[in-house]
Amino acid sequence: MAIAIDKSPTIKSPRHPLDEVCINTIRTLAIDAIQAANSGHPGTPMAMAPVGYYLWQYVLRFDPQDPIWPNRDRFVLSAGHASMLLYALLHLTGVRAVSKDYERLGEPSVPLEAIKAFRQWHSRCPGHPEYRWTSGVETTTGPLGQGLATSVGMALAGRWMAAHFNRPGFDDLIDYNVYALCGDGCMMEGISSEAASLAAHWKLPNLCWIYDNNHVTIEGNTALAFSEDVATRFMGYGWNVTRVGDANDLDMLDRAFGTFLKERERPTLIIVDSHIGWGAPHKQDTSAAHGEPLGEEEVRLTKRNYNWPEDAKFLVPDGVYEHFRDSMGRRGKEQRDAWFGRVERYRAEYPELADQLYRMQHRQLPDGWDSGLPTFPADRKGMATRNSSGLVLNAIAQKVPWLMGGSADLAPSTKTRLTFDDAGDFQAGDYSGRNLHFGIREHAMGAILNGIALAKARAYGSGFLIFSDYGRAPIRLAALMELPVIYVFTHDSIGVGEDGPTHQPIEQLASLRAIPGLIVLRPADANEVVEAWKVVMRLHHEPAAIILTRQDVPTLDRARYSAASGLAKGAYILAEAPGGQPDVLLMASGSEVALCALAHERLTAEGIRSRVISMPSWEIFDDQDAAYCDSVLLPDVTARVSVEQASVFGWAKYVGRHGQSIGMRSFGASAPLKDLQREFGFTVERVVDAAKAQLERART
Ligand SMILES: Cc1ncc(C[n+]2csc(CCOP(=O)(O)OP(=O)(O)O)c2C)c(N)n1
Ligand SMILES: [Mg+2]
Repeated sequence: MAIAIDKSPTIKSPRHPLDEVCINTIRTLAIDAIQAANSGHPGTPMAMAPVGYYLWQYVLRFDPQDPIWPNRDRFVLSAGHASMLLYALLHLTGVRAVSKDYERLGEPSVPLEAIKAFRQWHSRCPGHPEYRWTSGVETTTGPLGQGLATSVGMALAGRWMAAHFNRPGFDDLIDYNVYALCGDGCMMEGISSEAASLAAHWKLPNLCWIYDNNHVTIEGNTALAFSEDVATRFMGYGWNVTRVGDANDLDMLDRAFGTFLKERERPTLIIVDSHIGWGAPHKQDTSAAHGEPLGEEEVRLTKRNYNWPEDAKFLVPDGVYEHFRDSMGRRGKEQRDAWFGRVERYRAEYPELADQLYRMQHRQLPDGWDSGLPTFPADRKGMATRNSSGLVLNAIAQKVPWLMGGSADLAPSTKTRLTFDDAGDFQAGDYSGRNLHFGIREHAMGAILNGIALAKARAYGSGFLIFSDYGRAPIRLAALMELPVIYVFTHDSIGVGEDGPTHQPIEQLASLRAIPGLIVLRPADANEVVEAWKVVMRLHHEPAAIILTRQDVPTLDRARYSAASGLAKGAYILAEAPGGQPDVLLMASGSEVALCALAHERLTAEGIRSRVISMPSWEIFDDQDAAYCDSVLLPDVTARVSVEQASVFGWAKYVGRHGQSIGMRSFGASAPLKDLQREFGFTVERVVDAAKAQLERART
């Protein structure tokens, strides 16, 4: 169906006669999909359709045929509830699907049927945009503020890649821009402040946030809870701030994006004044337009205001697909093809760098990446696992140039600093550094790591385990997105000692283990740390948390106990009763494994047959076949003791209904470690007594 351009246009200063029809197509697709689903958020897609349209159609460097082209511009919908805006754009621009293994598939990412099935089982248009599920979605959004902070990571990775890969004659090999669209909610969330502060500190000029300043959130007008001057706030951070007084004015949008593209030193914030539910006669400018369908009658009246056929549903008028194809599609393809041509010439001149770029983009590792790993001799005093981890990380990072990361101001404690020559610090003015300084901003750090990982660099972040809570939301999203982000969490128990209960993690281990898809590894000694890093580096689709001690732990004598390579199976028999056939199982992770080994020696001396199981990763162990699991956790042996200086939550799964878990049932306390271990019962005597009690119980 063709749509006549009415005398009362809804869009100001169009560049092309079809601009208005295209914008109203986006609006009405959103309205119709949400009405059909009887669920969703129509107001913001209706209001921001001109902004999304203008950006995609005239600014964004994005080839719908190849939505994973490495130098594409990124668009992040931080206001994830406005997902229909993105789905409409993905549909109308004809973005193609890509497989999990980065193969381009011919079919559309978002066919019209998917929009018709918005929010329904298995539709490519879920309630909020999901990375990996819908091609062209650059990151999963919905938890407000996450998209903004993630976009900082994408921009950071772009600057790092430019510094690393660009060469004379190829100074624009990597020069992508990152756009993120947010609303009042994102602006209110603390994470946006953390991320904005960092983006300005790093002077990321390739970052553009678009703020939908509609003064409405769920409870009503933002005057209820938000009165700061956002422009002044961002100027204070050091951003380039510009305004668009009318979301429907394409000239104003053009000028604002032009301001961004000219900026060389600062991130840009475009504040767009818009009217939520624009064009809906009874719902515009009200919170009623935010999160519920307009209702059949209001839909009709709104369409009338748009000069749209009132009864048409999911209408894409004649010429709309073609207009997107001829503008954004053609431009994107030319840019993408030219880029791959440049990469071919680059490969001829810089074969090693080109190989790195390829491997990085395919999440492969360089040949020989694990050739320089240390092995640690047995040592009764041993070393803190955070220290051995620092050595291992540095050995790996020297071989994997795109492994980068840092800490929320705790690198001297978490031992995550890369100390070798040329590792450098990522800072404004020198983007080649691989040590990232997040300042004391755990929440933004997590989301920035996600952004870096989405650009396919390997990212790690570190901090005290206790503060993982501050960064938990992005960890969860990394797992949901299947991103191989690495977290190094140290000071992992009451072993922290004198800092006391505020700094002693209790429930954090259990709560990380509860996140689906996250691999949690708590290695027992230096050699298990080596094996843990080997496992982690090989992950493609899972984030991993390596949980490490502040205090020294013995380096176990592997001539006497089994090899640390058993860690790869998640849990393994470390020490066995003489001749096999144990009567009692002792299981532990991390610093408590050595304690169990001592208890085992004592029990053996008393003629009691015990087995020690080192259990660094529940997730990996649970993934082994039943035969292996049963060979480690002998089903017939019900006398079982677990030991972990953390909440006992979850251990029942392994010790069984009648087993005993030695762990924490309260918060810790401020005292020297030895006193804490005595008071809370992490002693050889206690483990031995528990083992004996278990044997007694099992016999009767
Ligand atoms: C972290 C987080 N808290 C709460 C919500 C629930 N929520 C979804 S949208 C919204 C209001 C957002 O207002 P705004 O960003 O102004 O969006 P608009 O209504 O203008 O589209 C809230 C509270 C959420 N998605 N994420
Ligand atoms: Mg709002």
